[in-house]
Amino acid sequence: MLEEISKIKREIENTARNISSREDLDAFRVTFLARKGKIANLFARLREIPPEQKRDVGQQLNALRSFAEELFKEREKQLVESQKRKTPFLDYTLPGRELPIGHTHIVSRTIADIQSIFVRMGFSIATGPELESDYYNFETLNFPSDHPARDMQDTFFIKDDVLLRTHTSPVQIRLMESRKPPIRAIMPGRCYRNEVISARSHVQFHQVEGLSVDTHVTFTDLKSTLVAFAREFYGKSTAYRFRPSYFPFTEPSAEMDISCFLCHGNGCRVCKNTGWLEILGCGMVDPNVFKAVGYDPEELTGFAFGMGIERTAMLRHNIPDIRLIFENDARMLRQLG
Ligand code: 2NM
Repeated sequence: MLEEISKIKREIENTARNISSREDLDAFRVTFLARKGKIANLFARLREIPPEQKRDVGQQLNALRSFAEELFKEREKQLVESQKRKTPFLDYTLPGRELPIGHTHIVSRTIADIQSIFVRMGFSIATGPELESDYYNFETLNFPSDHPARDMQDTFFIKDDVLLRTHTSPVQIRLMESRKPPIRAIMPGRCYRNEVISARSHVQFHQVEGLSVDTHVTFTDLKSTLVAFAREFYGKSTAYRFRPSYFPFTEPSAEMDISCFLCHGNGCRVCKNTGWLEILGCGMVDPNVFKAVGYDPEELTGFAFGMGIERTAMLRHNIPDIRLIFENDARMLRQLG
């Protein structure tokens, strides 16, 4: 009987070692621990044992049963643990992982911000071709025939009378040719100039130009419209000034400055210690431009303005080099998108 007990003990050890599934564990229980299992059988045979040995054999049988029960519990625990590791814990209530989505380019965003302000003031949006003729890009805009901008050096010519527009003003000409006043519209778009590429200038850039034409448009209308824009775009407390300037297509012409929003007029690197930032050019539409599109300059007046988008974005976001805007480094797009 004692021999039998140690034989079953070894069997228990071996069987337990090979348990690798629920089925194995169950088989182990049925073989050894169940009501008709091997250990129960041994207990049943206790009756045959002579009374003087019963105590000793009984103790050994109890120890065997505890041994099997302990092993069963231990293997069961290990099995549960390893199954946990195989099935990753999933919390279905967690919010989904954010997918990387595209960004609006800083040029597009700046244009959109400017547009939204003018649209709220009643301006519509017009666009036109980037390939233009000398007539629409220069002639109708009162550029004299010897103006330096007309030179091959400054403008990209595709062929004889096809050039890349140097400003979006030709869109205004096309609009005036095709519509009767009153006109209130802005023209966003890409322009090209044959410049040496540097931190401040590039061969491609964007403009938003604007035009308002009616029978009694005044310089005061120009000022109030542009001041309203600047306060909305750059902040309510923005101070401003208009300086006299010159453009072929406007008379009188002016440039608009705002108080430097970086140093609040105290002087810094960006405003070159002047306390002022130039943000746009503007003026009253020259009578010669009206004549070129068939409008009567005795009957109509208008104001026009234009601003560079890259310059605006560089000021607003403290971008030190215009080339950063066109390189499309993903880090730049993420930061400013
Ligand atoms: C500027 C500044 C001042 C302008 C004028 C015209 C037109 F077609 F009406 F004559 N278009 N754009 C204009 C006026 C543009 O950009 C700095």
